[in-house]
Amino acid sequence: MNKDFLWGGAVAAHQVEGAWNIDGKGPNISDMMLVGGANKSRIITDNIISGAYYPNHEAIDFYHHYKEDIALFKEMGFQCFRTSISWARIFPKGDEKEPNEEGLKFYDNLFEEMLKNGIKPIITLSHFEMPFYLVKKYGGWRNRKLIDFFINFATVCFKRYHHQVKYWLTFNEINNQSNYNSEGSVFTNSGIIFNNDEDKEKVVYQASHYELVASAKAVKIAHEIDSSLMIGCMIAMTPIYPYSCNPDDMLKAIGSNHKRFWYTDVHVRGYYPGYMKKFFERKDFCLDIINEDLDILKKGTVDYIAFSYYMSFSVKGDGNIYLDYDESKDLCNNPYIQKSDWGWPIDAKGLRYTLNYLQDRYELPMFIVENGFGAYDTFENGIVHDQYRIAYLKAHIQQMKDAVEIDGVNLLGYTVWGCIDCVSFSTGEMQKRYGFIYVDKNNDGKGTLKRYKKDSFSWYQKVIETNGEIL
Ligand code: BGP
Repeated sequence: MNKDFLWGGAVAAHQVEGAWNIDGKGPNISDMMLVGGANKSRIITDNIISGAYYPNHEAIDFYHHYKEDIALFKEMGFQCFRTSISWARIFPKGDEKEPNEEGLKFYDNLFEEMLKNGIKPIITLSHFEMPFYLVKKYGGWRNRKLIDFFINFATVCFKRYHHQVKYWLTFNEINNQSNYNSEGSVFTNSGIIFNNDEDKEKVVYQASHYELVASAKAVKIAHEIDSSLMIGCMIAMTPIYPYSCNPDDMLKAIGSNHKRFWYTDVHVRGYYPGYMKKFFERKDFCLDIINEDLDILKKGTVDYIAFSYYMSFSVKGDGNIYLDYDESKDLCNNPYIQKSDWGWPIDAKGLRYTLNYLQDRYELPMFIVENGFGAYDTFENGIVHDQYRIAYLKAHIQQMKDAVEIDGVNLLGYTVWGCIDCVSFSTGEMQKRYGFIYVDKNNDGKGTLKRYKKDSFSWYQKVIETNGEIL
C-alpha cells in the first residue's frame, strides 16, 4: 500500500457516546430506540418510557472515556478514526438558529485529542440520526425544510472544525433507505415514520431527493469555506450478483444494483440517471424536484466515494430490469459463500469486485469507511480469542490489497467498523461485537464499561505497522 494510505477504525456518535441528555444535547431519533424485538429490528418509541432500556443512552460512554479510547487507538497505530457529530448535540431541536456551545466544545476537544495522537478525524455529519424534534414536528426528511436545517448544522460544523477535519461525509449509507420495509417502519437516517395510507415508496424517494440536494449544498458550502476540504458521499455497497449466467439473472442484477446505487450516480455525476427518470415516470410519482435543485446537484458533486462493505447478495431473474421489487423475496442464497451468526453473507472477494466496479464507473478516489465482523465473543478473565474476526479481516484486507496493487484502484484508506465494541445499529444489542477492544457492557445495560484488548488488537497493530505487508 502506498505510504499515505490511512489505516484506522470507525464508529458513529450515537452508537458510542452515550451522555444522551448531557451538556444541552437534545434527544435524537436513536435515543428513542429500544433493543430489537423478536425479528431483531429496533422499535422506535414516541416518548421516553420510564424504566425502559434504551441502549444508546449510555452506549459505551465514549463521551467520558474518549481519551482512554484514543490512547488505545494510538497504541494500535491508527492513522485515522471515523466518527460522526451528533446533530442534536449541536442543535438540540434542530430548527434553532444558534448552536449549543457546549456540544461544539465536546468535538473541539475530541478532534484535538485525536490530532495530538497523530490520528486524522474522518467525520460523518449525519450517521443514522437527527434531532427527534425534527421527526415529530416536521416529519423528518419528507419535509423540504430539513434541507435548510441540515445546511445550518453543516455550515456551523465546517466553519468550526475545518482546521481540524479535512475528510467529511454527508449522510451515512444514504442508499439503505431504498430497501425500506414495506410493513412500515422508520428509517433513522431519514427520520420517517410512515402513515398507513400513504405510498411509502414515493415518500422514500422524495426524502432521498431532499437529502441528495442537502448533501450537494453542503459540498458546495464546504468548498467555499475551505477549498482543501474533501467531502464524500457514503454508500452501503452490497453488490448483487446474478445467480447464474442466465441472461434473465443478468438483467435482474442490473436492476437490483441500480435500485441500491443510483444515489452514487447523483452524488458523483450531479444528475439523475436515465433509468431513474424513467422509473419515476412509470410510477407517476411527480416528485417535488425543482430546477434550482437540479442546479445544486450539478454544483455539489463529491470529492470521493466512501462506502461500507460487509456482504454481497445474488438474485434470480425473469428477463426484466426492475427497480421496484421486494428484495426480501427476491434475493437468494449464494451457494459459494457462508454466513455470519447474524445471517450476513461473508464474501471477501466481493470487496475486490466492489472496488473495481466503483473505480470503473466513477474514477474517483475511494475510502472503505466500514468493514468488519459482528460476532458473539467469549470473554473470560479479561481475554477474548477472536480468531474468527482476524480471519474475516485478513481475507478482506488481502482482497483490498489486490484491488490496489494489481487492479490499480485509487483507495485513500480503510477503517474497521466498530473498532471498539459499540451498540449494534440494527439490533441495539451489545453482544453483536465488532471491536479490537472489548467493552464490559451487556445487552441489559449492565457492566463496568472497562476496556480490554482482544487478540485481534495486536494483530491489527502489526498490520498497520507493516502497512499491510504482514496479515
Ligand atoms: C452499517 C452502519 C453502522 C453499523 C454497521 C453494522 O450499516 O453504518 O452504523 O452499525 O452497519 O451493523 P450492525 O450494528 O447492525 O451490526
